[in-house]
Amino acid sequence: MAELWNDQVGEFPAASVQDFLPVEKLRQIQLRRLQAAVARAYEQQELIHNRMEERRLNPGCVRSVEDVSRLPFTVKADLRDTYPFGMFASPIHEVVRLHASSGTTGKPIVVAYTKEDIEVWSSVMVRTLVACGLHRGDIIQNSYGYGLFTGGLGAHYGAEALGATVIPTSGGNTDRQIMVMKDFCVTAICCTPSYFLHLLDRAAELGVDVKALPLRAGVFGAEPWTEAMRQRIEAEGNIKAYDIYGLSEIIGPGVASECEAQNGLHIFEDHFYPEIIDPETGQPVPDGQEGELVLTTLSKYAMPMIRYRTRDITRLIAEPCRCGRTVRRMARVGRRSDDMFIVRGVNVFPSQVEAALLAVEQTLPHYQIVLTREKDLDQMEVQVEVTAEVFSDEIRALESLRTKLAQALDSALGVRVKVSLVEPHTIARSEGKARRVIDKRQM
Ligand code: DLL
Repeated sequence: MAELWNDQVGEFPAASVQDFLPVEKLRQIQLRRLQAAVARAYEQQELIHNRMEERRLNPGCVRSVEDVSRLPFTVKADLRDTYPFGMFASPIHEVVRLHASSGTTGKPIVVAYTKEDIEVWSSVMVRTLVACGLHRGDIIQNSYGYGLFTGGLGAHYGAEALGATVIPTSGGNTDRQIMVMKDFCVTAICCTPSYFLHLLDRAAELGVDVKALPLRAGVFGAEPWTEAMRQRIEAEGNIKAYDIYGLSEIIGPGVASECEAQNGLHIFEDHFYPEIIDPETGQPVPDGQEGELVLTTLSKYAMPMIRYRTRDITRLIAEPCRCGRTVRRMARVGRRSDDMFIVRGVNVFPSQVEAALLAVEQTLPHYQIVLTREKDLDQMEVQVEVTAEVFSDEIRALESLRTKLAQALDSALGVRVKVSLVEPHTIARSEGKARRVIDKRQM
């Protein structure tokens, strides 16, 4: 452990010691916390209570960690159906923070934190940043979005708890990001991997040589990326690029992180218990086999999640890692089992696009979403068929409809969308499921 701590800047943070516990001790902690979490969910979350009762289960049924697989699943629709606060296990006066993430329809899903939850979140983010080789003395540019998205504040609190210097640049304003990176001697950056590629391109245009800057690490997540993309980022930025994973429903960023081995993401299993299931049958699959990741929060107080189906496809790696961490790893997430896609770090469901389009008159329910990458930034185009009458109208009317649709999509999704109006019957009809999303992004 000591060799990980490679600087003159102080002690190895206490939080990270949890990554190196003897497995037996880890399982004891997990069981104790799981029992408490299930009891709390059973007592405080009506939905969980009813589901457990239907199956004649009570908290006493959890006698070993493996018993988690007897419990019912929780899914995103449960959060939608109980919107906004129906899954909270704490009264609102104990909730100190709310965040939100896209749901499958117009409304987001809302997640809550008590003061203690924020402390746990900060500690798992400290473990994340330490696993990415950061420490006190680092100057961290945090370009994850601050706001309802969990990325900005999650990384911010972790960086402060680590004792590093955090610069809350949030997302956007790329030229200023580059100025900050250069002038403030930034040593690490937190953002989506695609945004970092965009920063690299823009820096080159501005004549800034990122390779020559003190920047040495990137803490990248919130969207799928590939090994090839990592290699490009590392070569063009002269940095180490680490993959971090998380989701709002569970806590935000801080669920799992790569370490210096860059070979799988360590799950902070003492707080988030992982299982992999077959997405079709719901049955658990053994370590090493690919399937859907299911997570149970072991310490979350304001909003415990029992067997939450993430829809993210991965596998668990139980073999020991050369870094010495004993918490298991998961393989990088490359795809999902549902139709959600991610544009510039923002989660989008085709159903949200559809609802926004149909709320505006004169469009037909035929549309297609085309995703491309220009200058390393995701672009989203929505092609939508309009009625024949509209198409024969004058240009001005078409243009005003296009603007109206773009605004509707913009406010429904929180991401800028290019709208193209097309004539009736232009979009290919499919015999089975409509192919709504054409993803041309090459990663
Ligand atoms: O994206 C939390 C986060 C912020 C993670 C910053 C990492 C860094 P949500 O907006 O709720 O939360 O989106 C969660 O994003 O279920 C995955 O599908 C996807 N995702 C997150 N991290 C990764 C990753 C944040 N490293 C959803 N690789 C998840 C692939 C990822 N997909």
